Amino acid sequence: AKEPVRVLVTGAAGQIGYALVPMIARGIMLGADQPVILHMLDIPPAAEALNGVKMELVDAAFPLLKGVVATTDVVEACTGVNVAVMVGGFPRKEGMERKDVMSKNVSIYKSQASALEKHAAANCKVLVVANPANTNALILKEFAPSIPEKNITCLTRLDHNRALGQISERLNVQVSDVKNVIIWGNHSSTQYPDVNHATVRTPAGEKPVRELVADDKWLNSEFITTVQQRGAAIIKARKFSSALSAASSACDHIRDWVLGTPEGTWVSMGVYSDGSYNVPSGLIYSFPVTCKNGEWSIVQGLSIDELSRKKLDLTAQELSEEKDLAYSCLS
Ligand code: NAX
Repeated sequence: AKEPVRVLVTGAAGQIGYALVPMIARGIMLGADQPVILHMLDIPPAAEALNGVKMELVDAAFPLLKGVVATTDVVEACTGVNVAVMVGGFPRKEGMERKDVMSKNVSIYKSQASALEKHAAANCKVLVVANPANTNALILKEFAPSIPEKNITCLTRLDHNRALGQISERLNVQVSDVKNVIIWGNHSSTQYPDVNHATVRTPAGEKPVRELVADDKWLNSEFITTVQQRGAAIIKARKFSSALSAASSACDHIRDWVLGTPEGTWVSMGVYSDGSYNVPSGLIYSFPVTCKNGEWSIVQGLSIDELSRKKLDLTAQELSEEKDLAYSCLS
């Protein structure tokens, strides 16, 4: 039998946490044959709720779940973890300045970076979900210099999956037949959902999405804004922000990273830019990636047309500004 893998979920008493921990305990993240030990962290005001989640995990009698650590102590939470899913953060509240929210998250991610660096297992893989996700991941990277930068990522897979979903609805095809959309840039409304290389599996072979949709106007405007604004549309409908789709996408992100992407398929991940596609290095930016043997690599050589170039640069610009704002909170 396999050794259990320790998976940390921060903010585990929150909405996404509540959807995510049972998925992990059922093997959706790491595989149906992979035992897990869950480490759940939240802050003292949420300690009782966190304990309630632990009680439910016990009650669900998950065969793969070999242990649960529920704590408000960041060192205890981080000790020995192989995978860290960072969902906890400070939300933007009505009337708050961007800088104040950034400042709270910078201080959270700075201290959690140090705890992970000192106490996590070697080669721990980190996924930041909490917003501003790209910049929180960047701060985590800066303050955990001994964790390899390739191990620190942020979630844009939800945006990627939303794009697949929109194409599948529009063409009335199975979502599993659509692939190779790309989310470029920030997990924010400046992200660029790109279908220029996306395809659909049809009885007559793989066809480009552009050819099948045959409506560039829709693809270049409404499709893009629908994906960019989907989070707000969910809040409007549900009165709460996306939770089950965020949790499911976080599982997809880690599963593909650890177990590999299927041949011929790429996914979107926020990763540390190496300058590919002329995106400034030193940002956590969402790129198309393939994964093999537990490592991601950026898909190279895709053509970028003029409209795309502008959109790649615009979202990079926003990330540079967020980075500057984050750094100004440090001093
Ligand atoms: P909730 O407010 O329901 O849960 C957040 C939890 O984090 C709370 O239980 C809170 O007590 C805890 N927390 C706060 N500070 C903490 C700290 N220092 N250490 C540990 N835990 C802490 O929010 P939820 O809806 O679960 O969303 C969580 C985060 O995901 C938010 O930042 C949200 O903006 C972000 N999202 C990111 C998405 C993405 O695709 N990257 C999509 C979904 C989501 O909006």
